[in-house]
Amino acid sequence: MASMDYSFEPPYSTYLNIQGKEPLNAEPTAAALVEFEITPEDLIYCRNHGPVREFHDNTYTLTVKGAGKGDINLSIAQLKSSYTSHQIVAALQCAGIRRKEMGAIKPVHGVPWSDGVVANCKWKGVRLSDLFADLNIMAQDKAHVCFESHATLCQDDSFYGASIPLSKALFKEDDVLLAYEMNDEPLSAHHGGPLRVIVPGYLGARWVKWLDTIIISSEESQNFYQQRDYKILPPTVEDKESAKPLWAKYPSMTVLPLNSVVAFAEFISDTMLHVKGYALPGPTGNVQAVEITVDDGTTWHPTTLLYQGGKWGWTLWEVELECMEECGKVHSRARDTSGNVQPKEGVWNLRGVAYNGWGIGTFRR
Ligand SMILES: Nc1nc2c(c(=O)[nH]1)N[C@H]1C(S)=C(S)[C@@H](COP(=O)(O)O)O[C@H]1N2
Ligand SMILES: [Mo]
Repeated sequence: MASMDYSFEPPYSTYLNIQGKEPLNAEPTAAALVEFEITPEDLIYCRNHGPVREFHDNTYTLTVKGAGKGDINLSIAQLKSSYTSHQIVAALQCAGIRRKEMGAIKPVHGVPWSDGVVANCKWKGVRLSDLFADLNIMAQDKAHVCFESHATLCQDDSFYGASIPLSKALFKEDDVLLAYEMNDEPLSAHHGGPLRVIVPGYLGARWVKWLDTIIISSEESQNFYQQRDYKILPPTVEDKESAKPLWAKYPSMTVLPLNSVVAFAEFISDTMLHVKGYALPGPTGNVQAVEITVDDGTTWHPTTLLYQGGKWGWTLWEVELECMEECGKVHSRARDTSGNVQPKEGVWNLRGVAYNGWGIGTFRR
């Protein structure tokens, strides 16, 4: 791998807890996150596999390959002027969200993320389906769309890459965007400016930052991060050696599961406990209800949903509950619009991804 230079990185938010500096991996606390419906820039986690770099819109080019017309080069200005812009709210989350909790069951490989690697933001850009319609790309042509960023180097491969099914990209209602704005501001360098992919419902690893190449392809991206990472291996695979021959046999991750997290639980009077958290949509619909229990699941109490960010956004919830205990544990579980319920336990896997056991918080007088 080519050497990586971190000396050009822009300064990062001091509100984040640093997991590592080179590359920059940092997350806020869930308690800070749930104070805002739309996550402010300073509280957005940073997940990198290489250096963060600043680019300028006016020198940046997106190249589309495999559309049957040779390489198509588009400037950011051309993208903006040729296609209608769309703004959506969508929760960006890392597949390793709550990895620390999974790691407590049995050791896992990866950054020991807590519950701060999620950001509910407004994303504005052009629909990939509009660009593809213009280029006459049809679902039957090829099966995958690969996204690549050659603009910066990374740890495990010569560039960062990912792919999604072409059908997902072509389905207008799935809102796959090429975004150049976040929260009504130009997309910052830390979060992939000038251009990144937004894939609502999918793990963050597919939301390629500093996007410079799109390839319509008959096969999935062969990049390390698509093929030998971000996969749910069976629980019997306990170390890197036994994982090696198996990576190719398991599917790349796409959607993340229904989830909920207790951000804090604190007494607001002698008898009243205030509990607040967030919940995240799963593949079968957005969150319809969140319940909590302080007796390990014997009795469940409804919570009030304070906010929901449309089809792809997170849900904020809270409840005030009469509680006489000195101290204890509070769990949360979400239910989606199809009636599916967040499970009590998450299934352990070597990479510690997609953990969604009941949310957990502790309280003490
Ligand atoms: N080019 C590039 N894109 C990337 C990554 C990266 O390291 N390089 N990390 C991915 C992962 S694993 C996640 S979770 C999100 C994190 O986005 P954020 O740093 O804006 O929070 O970006 C994704 N896109
Ligand atoms: Mo991630």
